[in-house]
Amino acid sequence: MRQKMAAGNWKMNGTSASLDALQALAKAHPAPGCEILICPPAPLIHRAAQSAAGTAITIGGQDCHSAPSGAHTGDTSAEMLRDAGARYVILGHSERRSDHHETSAEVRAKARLAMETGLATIICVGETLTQREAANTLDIIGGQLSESVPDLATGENLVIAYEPIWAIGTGKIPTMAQIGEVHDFLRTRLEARFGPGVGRSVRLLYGGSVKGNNAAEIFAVPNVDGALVGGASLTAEDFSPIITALD
Ligand code: G2H
Repeated sequence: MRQKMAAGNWKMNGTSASLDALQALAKAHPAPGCEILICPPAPLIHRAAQSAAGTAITIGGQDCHSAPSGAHTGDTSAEMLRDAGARYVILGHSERRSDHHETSAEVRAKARLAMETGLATIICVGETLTQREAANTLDIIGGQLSESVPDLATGENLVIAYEPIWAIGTGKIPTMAQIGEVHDFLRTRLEARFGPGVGRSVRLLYGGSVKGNNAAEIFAVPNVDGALVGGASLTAEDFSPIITALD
């Protein structure tokens, strides 16, 4: 039985005052029926982890480098994330793939080191609108999945987030049939590569304009084990109904 997950990706939003939202969330969900993960910007991770200690909330990072340390100005290592109190790291988000030209090979290298460092990874895949309209969605997703996920993946250290790029921050979401098709495809591919044990234990999140008013419908789709939420994870008021929809 896979544990459901509500993951909040704060992206480049928030200051120390935003930790109030984390406290409010912890208070509203002392014993949630799902795992709650918050991924704040790197400078907030340590304080967020301190603030979340003793609550049901886990803290994660939004990216890490593929090298363990060295001359990489502005970057954050997997070990630094762990040391700061993170237990997860999001990798290969489409905003990293586009803004920083990250390839799937780089995502795989980052994921391998993150896993070896003891972080669980949320690896993101997703198609553009042009790719969907050209009926290339499954080819794109299949390629990203096989190239981005390292061989040492397990049900404990790997979560996949399907985030159609055209649905991110736009308020548009795919049909439930489209979400179901991609999630079934991801499950089949994971089972084929890692065997049924690992393949069935990896959690599959949907991401892209998830809100309190569409979460329950999305979570009812088979093989959807939760959500990776951006805008609606920034306040307890917006994120709380999404967590409740997973209870
Ligand atoms: C997709 C998602 C979070 P939003 O990027 O990863 O963002 O919910 O704002 O569409």
